Amino acid sequence: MISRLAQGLQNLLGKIGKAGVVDSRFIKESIRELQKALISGDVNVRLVLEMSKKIEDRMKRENIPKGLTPKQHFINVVYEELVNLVGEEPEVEIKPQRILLVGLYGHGKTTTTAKLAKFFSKRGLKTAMITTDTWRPAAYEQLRQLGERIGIPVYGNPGEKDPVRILEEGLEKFKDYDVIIVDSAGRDSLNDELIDEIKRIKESFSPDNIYLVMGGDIGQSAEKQAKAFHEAVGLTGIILTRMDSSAKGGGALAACKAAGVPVVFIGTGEKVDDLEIFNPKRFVARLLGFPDLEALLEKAKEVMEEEEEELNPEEILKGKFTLRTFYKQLEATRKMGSLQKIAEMLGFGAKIPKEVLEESEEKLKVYKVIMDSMTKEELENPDIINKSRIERIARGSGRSVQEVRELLRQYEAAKKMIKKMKGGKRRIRIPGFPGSMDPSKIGGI
Ligand SMILES: Nc1nc2c(ncn2[C@@H]2O[C@H](COP(=O)(O)OP(=O)(O)OP(=O)(O)O)[C@@H](O)[C@H]2O)c(=O)[nH]1
Ligand SMILES: [Mg+2]
Repeated sequence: MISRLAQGLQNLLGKIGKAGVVDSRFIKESIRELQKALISGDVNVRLVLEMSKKIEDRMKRENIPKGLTPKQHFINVVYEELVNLVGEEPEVEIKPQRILLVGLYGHGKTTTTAKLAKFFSKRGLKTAMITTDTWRPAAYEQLRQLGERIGIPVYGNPGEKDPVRILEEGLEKFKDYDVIIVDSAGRDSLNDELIDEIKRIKESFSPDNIYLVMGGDIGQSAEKQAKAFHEAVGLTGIILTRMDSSAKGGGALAACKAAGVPVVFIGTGEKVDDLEIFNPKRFVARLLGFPDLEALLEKAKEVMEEEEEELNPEEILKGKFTLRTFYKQLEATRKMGSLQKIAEMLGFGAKIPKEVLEESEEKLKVYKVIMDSMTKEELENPDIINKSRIERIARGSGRSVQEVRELLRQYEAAKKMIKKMKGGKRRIRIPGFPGSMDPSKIGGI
């Protein structure tokens, strides 16, 4: 299932990818589209407007970082502001601790108690669960069954009406445990009775963490609920459940961020393993449809930075264009080829047929072998390579005379082009090596 928010964001990415130029009009249009997508994901309008303004300001104010094209820069800014909108990376300590889960009816407290217990137990901590829910008749039975399934002990006392009594009995039983998680009772709304009950449990339990469990499907109302709970009982974090089945998860995350309480975990399904530490970057990358967008953007930047160092046309123009320089250029070209692949993975960018790219790589390998059989003098001054030298190089490298000639022809062609160049151009086109095209001119990212 793909949410409207995800769909909207992915359409937008596609459009940026295909855009001719990234000018202020295009940025404005894109931001409007971004706003529509976010509002469809139930992100609060105020937050949407704030974020839009930030993007617009940054696009005006910031220079394009070295190594990024204007499009990549724009995508990067949108990506970073989306990450900012949904929250910050939480701190989850894997150490002995007491955790109290609170929340309204049916938001996933009991399920999450078992998920969390499994989470800590898997990480080597001796974990136990206590249910203080005296409201729902089947509450104990539900947690007991979950505990049995994952092999983690549960304490409850269906005959006892006082949650604090149950808690104390449980704490006595689990004295030598590292992590104790308490599943508390819910209510329809945060009324005085619930606040009072949580406060009493809190006093007796002294939890290190109090997490509010909320369904992501409540979208932007999460802000109000989080604030109310936080004011009443002091939260250390939020666990958003049903992030798998809700189209409003993005809105709920933004709402929690606005409420100033960090989202620590997200529930992504009904099974006990469906829990993960909330990672805003990963969340946004998934929304955008590229689970490792961050890595891709980094790679694009790296490749272009390296290439810029090696392929600085001014340097090439100033210095002598030798076979060595030529080879470096080819190598950079090959890296551009991998950049093309990245562009394709992102769903846009000119499509260079795979065969052509592979052929370029193949040729590069052959050229390398041939060059390894040349003398230092020949590499620095290819003009001295005559017929008998060609034959010697071919023999030494185990390649054919034709291949050696082809390398020299390619080199000559490139050299001529270099001579013609007036400088100022960023990239050099090498005949037969399509990857050497300037990506900003062929609709790359
Ligand atoms: N899809 C999905 N369903 C979930 C998730 N977490 C919980 N649920 C489901 O939500 C329903 C309610 O979960 P419970 O854990 O019983 O909720 P609760 O807060 O303990 O409810 P009360 O004890 O009545 O207050 C169950 O059907 C769960 O399977 C989740 O992350 N994803
Ligand atoms: Mg429950």
